[in-house]
Amino acid sequence: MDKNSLAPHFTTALATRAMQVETILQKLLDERLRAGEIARPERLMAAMRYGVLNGGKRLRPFLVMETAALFGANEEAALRVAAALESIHCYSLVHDDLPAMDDDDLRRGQPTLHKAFDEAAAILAGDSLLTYAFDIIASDETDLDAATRLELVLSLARAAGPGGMAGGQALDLMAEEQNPDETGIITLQAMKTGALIRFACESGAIIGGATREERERLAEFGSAIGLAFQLADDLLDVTSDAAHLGKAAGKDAAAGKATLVALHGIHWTRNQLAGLVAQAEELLSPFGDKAEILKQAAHFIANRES
Ligand code: GRG
Repeated sequence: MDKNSLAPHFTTALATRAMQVETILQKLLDERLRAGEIARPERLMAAMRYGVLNGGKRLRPFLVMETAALFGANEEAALRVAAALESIHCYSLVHDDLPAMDDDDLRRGQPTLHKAFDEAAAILAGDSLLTYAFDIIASDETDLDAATRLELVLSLARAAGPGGMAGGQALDLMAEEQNPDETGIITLQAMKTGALIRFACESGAIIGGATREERERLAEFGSAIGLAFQLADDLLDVTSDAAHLGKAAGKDAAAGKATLVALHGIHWTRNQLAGLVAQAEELLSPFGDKAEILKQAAHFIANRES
């Protein structure tokens, strides 16, 4: 499958899911108080909306929705889990852009949150987006039984926390001095970027009441496309520019950062990406035609241009 042959169907499906998730995120980020809350400060809510409702690809929500659809799961519930995950993803971008981390001025083609507001607002909006994600899943408005909601909360906490994304970010910050070897880079990337993508795919199985084997298979699918996602990101950093990316390019090389692209070169990376897509497709084979859109997602991730 070349990337142009998949474009129309996949792009439409991604845009449809993005609209669904944006509608629910808008609703969740209104100023209406929920039970137990005292007040929702207007400026904090505006900063949260700025960090979330700003045109991301919504790839992780898409993966939650489409893996849940494999099992004919409750779509409204899947949408709320998808919104929670996107909320965590957006918090990670807001904090990653801060001067103490990557110090970026541009995100999704617009000034980063700390530039548009200020650093304190960016820290608090990130904190609130992270916390709110667990509120969304745990709430009984998410129409799943309590044990399923608890399982989602736990899996998401593990994916986003010290043994997942936040831990990966910590390793990444140390990487400039410590120059990790190949295994170190793979571990770092599986944590920093892979863990949320793996959760996106596994959560669909949890929501849909899949068997243990199906759940493990989808989690593995998530790991394969998560690694592909990061490889494509590293590749874009050396082959693209800020106008295409909506964020700064060439930063990894300028920082002398250890990536698999820096270690093995562009040709090797493209071969790896093809191998990961094949592995992802193989993992989906028991789901037959129902998984076609997820196969297209794997191709999209490996070949993306932004
Ligand atoms: C601050 C705890 C903490 C974690 C930050 C995810 C992350 C960890 C940092 C982001 C740095 C970065 C650019 C990583 C490369 C992969 C990545 C997550 C890219 C952005 O994700 P996309 O392409 O973005 O899905 P959109 O804007 O489409 O949502």
